[in-house]
Amino acid sequence: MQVHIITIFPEMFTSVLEAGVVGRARTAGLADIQVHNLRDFTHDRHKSVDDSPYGGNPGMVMRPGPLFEAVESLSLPSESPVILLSPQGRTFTQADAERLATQSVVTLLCGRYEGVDERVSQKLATAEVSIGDYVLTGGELPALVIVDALVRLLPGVVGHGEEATQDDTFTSGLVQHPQYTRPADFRRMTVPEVLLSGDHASVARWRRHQALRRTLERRPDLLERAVLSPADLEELARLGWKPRL
Ligand code: JA5
Repeated sequence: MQVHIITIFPEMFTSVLEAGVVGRARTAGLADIQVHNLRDFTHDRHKSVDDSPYGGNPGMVMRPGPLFEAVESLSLPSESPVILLSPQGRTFTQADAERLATQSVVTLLCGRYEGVDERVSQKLATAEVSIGDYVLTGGELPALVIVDALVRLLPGVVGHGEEATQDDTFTSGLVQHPQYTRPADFRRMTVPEVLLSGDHASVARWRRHQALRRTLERRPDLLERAVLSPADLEELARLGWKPRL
């Protein structure tokens, strides 16, 4: 998969994209992530990417010209997604990550200043996406979040086959069960007995019970859409959960 990122702060990406799973995916040739400096697509002496808003107001708006020229320079395949990171966008979900991970090329446009000229969202971007309801100074960190969510889904990136990514909270629809490692007794805080038993069926039942309990406690909203077995529903009923239909 190829990912293009268009930004006025290319230096924000360097270290993050070299570290960990994403860094390894890049060196292994599984992800080709290219960061483009928006100022390379300006034509004036000051390399200006912003201007004052029509209609007045303090602050600046990102000019359409450099963004259009930057995207056009990429010669993208037809229908290739061009995503504008913006607080006005739809919230990015795991389902979006799974859909995007099937694309051969994805382009991410990072906004800055008080916003981006509307013609970018109307005619250049194919989607406008936010990562959550908080204010940031630009789209760079959201772009990195999306890259991370995408790259880990690419075949061969996360080890042990599909298992690791199939176990994720938002894939299974439940919050994960608690995890423990050695020592079995750490400062008198002990690991649940069942995990030391070697009884794999009991371990699996315990983990499912914990996942259901924690999801009900922390993210009851997830239960409405989770895939639940009759045994799960029985368990949840015991915990006092009532499905809304
Ligand atoms: C702020 C000028 O996903 C949350 C986001 C916040 C934010 C984004 S995306 N872009 C900008 C921006 O601020 O361009």
